[in-house]
Amino acid sequence: MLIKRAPDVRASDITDEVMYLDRRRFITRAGIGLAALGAGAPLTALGDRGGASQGDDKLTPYEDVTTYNNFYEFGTDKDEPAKNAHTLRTRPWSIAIEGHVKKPAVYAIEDFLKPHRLEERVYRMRCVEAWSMVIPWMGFPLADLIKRVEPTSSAKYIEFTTLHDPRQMPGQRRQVLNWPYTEGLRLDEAMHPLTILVAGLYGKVLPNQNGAPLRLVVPWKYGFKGVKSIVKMRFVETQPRTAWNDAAPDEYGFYANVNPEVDHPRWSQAKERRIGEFRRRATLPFNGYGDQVARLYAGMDLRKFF
Ligand SMILES: Nc1nc2c(c(=O)[nH]1)N[C@H]1C(S)=C(S)[C@@H](COP(=O)(O)O)O[C@H]1N2
Ligand SMILES: [Mo]
Repeated sequence: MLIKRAPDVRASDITDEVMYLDRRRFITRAGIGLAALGAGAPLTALGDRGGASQGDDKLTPYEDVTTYNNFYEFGTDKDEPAKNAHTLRTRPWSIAIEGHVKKPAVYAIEDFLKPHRLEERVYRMRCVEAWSMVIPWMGFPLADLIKRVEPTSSAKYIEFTTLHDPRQMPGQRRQVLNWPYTEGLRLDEAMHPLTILVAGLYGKVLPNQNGAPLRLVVPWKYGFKGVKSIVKMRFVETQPRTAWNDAAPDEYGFYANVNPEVDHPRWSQAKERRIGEFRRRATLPFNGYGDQVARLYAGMDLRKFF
């Protein structure tokens, strides 16, 4: 979404441009840190791969992105993950690739990241709770990882699993969700170029509360699809169970596509509050990425498969 230049450049565009250039300088510096984490190539700033702009999207401040979180492993209040996630140890960390792939493996996070180049993607994010943010993620296409591990023809879905360790994740001492947190994507959703694995934001290493050391980001779906602190990706033949669908199947479906026409049983999904703004704005189908992803669901009844 950064930055579609129209002939009539507005003041807010200029402000964005300055932020963009500053950030690019910062990213170049921060790149040293991420390179040390095992991301082989230097960081690149965003091209225009982040999707269509809503016109007045501004980045949500770093402070809000890192203190207003959902990460139930560290508490159910928005401010709790930032306060509590320091107990998570993200090194050493390993990620298992299992199931229907030619190259199953257990990678140390450094080796997992090494072949991939982290690039910045500015995405609108929309929580099922009807708030939204605009976040500059640092990541790489999940498709690149999928090609690397070579799924077989039996692989139809991927199941993602978060770390399960109540000593590091105090929220797991209570049965708030069916731990460990799991999520799933159909393989074509996982292969879509907008779907990324994320290791940083704002040009910095991902803070624990945002899902360090590695999390998923799928910008056309509600935020809960973005499973954090991933330890396992399993390629499976049938639709995997997901933590939120297990917890409340009437409220959270497997697909979780942002859809202003399908209300949550307890509230409307037609509007959203952008964190930092007062006036609520209309929620767009597929969170505004419909021109790129709607074809994945052609012929499906999105009220039934919500
Ligand atoms: N493991 C795990 N992943 C999770 C969650 C969680 O509670 N546990 N919450 C989800 C929800 S509901 C949202 S909206 C996003 C929030 O990501 P953010 O805090 O980086 O904005 O993380 C998702 N991933
Ligand atoms: Mo969410």
